[in-house]
Amino acid sequence: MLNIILFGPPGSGKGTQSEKLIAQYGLKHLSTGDLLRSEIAAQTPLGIEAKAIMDKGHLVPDEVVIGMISSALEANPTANGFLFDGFPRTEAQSIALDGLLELKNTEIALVLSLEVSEEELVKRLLQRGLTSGRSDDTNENVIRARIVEYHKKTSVVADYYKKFDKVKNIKGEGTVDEIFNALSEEVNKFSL
Ligand code: B4P
Repeated sequence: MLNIILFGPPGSGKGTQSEKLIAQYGLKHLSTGDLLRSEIAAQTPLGIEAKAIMDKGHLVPDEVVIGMISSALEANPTANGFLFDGFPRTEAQSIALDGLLELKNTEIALVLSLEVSEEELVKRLLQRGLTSGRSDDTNENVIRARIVEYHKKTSVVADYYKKFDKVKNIKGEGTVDEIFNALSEEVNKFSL
């Protein structure tokens, strides 16, 4: 089983590269952003609460996203491995994920960390906001709040996995294919 975290600030290309990585390596894609947006679309109580938080550029409470990931792991007992996209985003989420994987006698093999400058992030997200219908992509103040939240709460996740020597930094600027090749080079060091 191969479990990978795709890590990076909002707009760094996690969603974009996840699509290519799951197609290439047959991993199950678990994106907390996508799971939250499905709840919003279905107008569940969780979705309504999450939308108000996401529209401010803040993180949804740990217990909510940990619960969603726990259910998704349970629902996929035969997966070859998981690609975690946008999760974990806090140290508490990292510790919880390690515990959940331990129950399945497995662990995170690799954390791929995409590095992109702040101005490029803002440019990409505003551009996506023109067509995505995502309310958190249309306002520059909200986008910058998400980046602040990333520096305050999420960048420590890389430090957590660095202690276990699992982090590879990847330049996240260039063409989608160039970045995918750099990511694949790291994944290919692990056999499925
Ligand atoms: P996410 O859905 O995870 O969204 P994201 O970080 O904004 O996007 P992503 O990084 O996947 O986008 P991509 O670069 O692919 O989170 C949304 C919100 O949900 C969070 O703010 C938070 O409120 C909440 N949330 C989610 N997970 C949570 C958790 N674990 N805990 C608490 N809260 C949580 O794409 C960006 C754009 O760049 C696209 O338009 C793409 O086409 C473009 N792009 C990609 N690669 C490019 C390249 N190489 N060159 C040029 N453009 C490129």
